[in-house]
Amino acid sequence: MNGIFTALLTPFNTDYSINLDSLKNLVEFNIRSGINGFYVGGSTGEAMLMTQDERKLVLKAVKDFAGDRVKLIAHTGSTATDFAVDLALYAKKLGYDAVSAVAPYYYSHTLQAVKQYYYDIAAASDMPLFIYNFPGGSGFGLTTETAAEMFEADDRITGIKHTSTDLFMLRQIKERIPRAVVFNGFDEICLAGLSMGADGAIGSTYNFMGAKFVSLYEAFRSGNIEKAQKLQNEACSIIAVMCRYGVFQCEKEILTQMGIEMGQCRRPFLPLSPEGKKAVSEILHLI
Ligand code: MN9
Repeated sequence: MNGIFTALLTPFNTDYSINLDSLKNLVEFNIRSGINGFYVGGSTGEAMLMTQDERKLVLKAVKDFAGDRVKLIAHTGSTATDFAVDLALYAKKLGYDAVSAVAPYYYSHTLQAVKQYYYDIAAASDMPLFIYNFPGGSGFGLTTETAAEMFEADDRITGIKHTSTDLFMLRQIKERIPRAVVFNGFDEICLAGLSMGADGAIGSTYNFMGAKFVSLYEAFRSGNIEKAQKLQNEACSIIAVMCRYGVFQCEKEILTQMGIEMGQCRRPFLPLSPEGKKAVSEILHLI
């Protein structure tokens, strides 16, 4: 697995229920943009604000819409191992290519407990498993040492979604664990991550900038660094505005303005401010 994977947003209706029509449109739009896969039900998908049944509904809908046209990774991470295992088994039944999980993000568990959570998901599902390393969101920071130990302990642990600005660590992981498939997690440093050895990138802004990042990825792979830098810089100007007003809220607004009705993010996310809406309309032409 490699290339550009969209961390899929979840569109909501005005009553905050899941908008399946828009989800279908979003999946189609992204596949047309050339992306290589979807990361379904992660932070970007607001999975942490959904019930278990809703998470399953999204996993199923995306598989139904996308079929076998692109690779599919199901994010199954949860506060409870049993919930994560339940989602992983469901994703397996649906025919997902791999599962992934953020560390259990409440109770500040011991390292031993966090490792066991991953081993339990891998063993129960018998699926390729991507560790979702997002210290900023989960409070748990993977180290190269721990990663090496986990890859050694279980063959099913296949890769890491590295949502961290520590690209030295990304490099060390690639050197220490040659079989690890590493995805860069912050879109604003996608090219930097690729240049340090990432096999691909999973990100939220690919929902609407998939084509740009696919070009960036291809330019990088073919050695056209100047072109790749130009595309990364263009994306960074857009992401900088989004960071000021709320990344997911801006993404939903951008796609809505592009014609895919995305609705609002669920509470406690606040709605996009009027200034944010205005800023988004002003950057639309840059996409
Ligand atoms: O999936 C996303 N990570 C988070 C990856 O949102 C935590 C990124 O795509 C960021 O949204 C993006 C903006 O910071 O890089």
